[in-house]
Amino acid sequence: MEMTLRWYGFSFDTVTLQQIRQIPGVTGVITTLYDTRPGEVWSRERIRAMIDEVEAAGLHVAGIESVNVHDAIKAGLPERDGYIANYRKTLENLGKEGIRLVCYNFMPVFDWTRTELARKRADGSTVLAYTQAAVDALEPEKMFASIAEDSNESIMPGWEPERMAQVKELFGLYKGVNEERLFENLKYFLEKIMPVCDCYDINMAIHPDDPAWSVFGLPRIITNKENILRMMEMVDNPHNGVTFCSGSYGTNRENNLPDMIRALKGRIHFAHVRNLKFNSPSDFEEAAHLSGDGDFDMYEIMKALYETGFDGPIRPDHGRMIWGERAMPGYGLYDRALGAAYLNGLWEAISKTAER
Ligand code: DNO
Repeated sequence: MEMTLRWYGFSFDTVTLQQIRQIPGVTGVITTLYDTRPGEVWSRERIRAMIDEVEAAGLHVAGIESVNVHDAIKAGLPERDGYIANYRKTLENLGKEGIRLVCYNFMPVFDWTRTELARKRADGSTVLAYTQAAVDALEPEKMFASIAEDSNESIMPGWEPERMAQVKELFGLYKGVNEERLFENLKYFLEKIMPVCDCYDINMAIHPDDPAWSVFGLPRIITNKENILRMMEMVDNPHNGVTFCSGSYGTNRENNLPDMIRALKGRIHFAHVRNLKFNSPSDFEEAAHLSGDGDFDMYEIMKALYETGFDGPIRPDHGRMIWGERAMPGYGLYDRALGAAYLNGLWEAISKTAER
């Protein structure tokens, strides 16, 4: 595996490449062209400039998170073919510049959903949290305002103001789209992009739905072992793979994370590893990466990745906000650096034990 950190680019991130370079064991970043919109073609020039900037800092681009999928594709609208053609062109440009990993999601309207971005924990740190009752009590249109308020002036990934201004219309697009239709639309999309992925050896790594259940009545399908295996089988190509995100699949207490990792052997192209602390099955907050701080056994998660031969990029995921840092919620430097060091430590112990 390769330890990486997510980086949003010079204009959007409070964390610098120079800081990332000083985290022991972190050799790459996962980045994006954060100011592009779903459906837009990424030019080779902009991709090259992004790679050059990262390489000048002594790091490399280990993958893209995300190339977002236009809602017309997810909803299966007649205009989807044009957007798929653009997506294929973006993949081709990325492939020509040597990028081999693309993370994306297939969640209708909203990307990840949290009800609080700065819940205070006993130690004074703040974390992202989710309470089902709060979602049930909220109009979807109000969701954006509540996210924007707590975002420390950052644009939160998946919550871009332009899209959120049209939440009502976006909901309208998904009328009549149930889980089956969403599966069909995903299949249609994957079948059209796989030839480009085969040509440039690009691994597509779908991100799970977070939380791993339907919110605001919208269908969600990348939620559990059964559905993700169905997705692997319906387009049975090694380039059709997964981002294994422990914090997203782990929202559903029925998901056995090490078991899912074993079932997905060979198809996990990217891993997000973080911990959650549950207050009830539908009320959780994000914890430090350390097993003892939350409800997941991080050793077992890392061991399952090791034992299945995982060799892709991994990144610590959302961190707590600690030590007075002011950054995009979940994406400060300090707690993610602690997370990277801890995950590297687990990996070293697991691999040395296995080798002896
Ligand atoms: C949240 C992230 C997600 C993820 C996308 C992938 O912090 O894990 O926004 O990047 O779902 O497309």
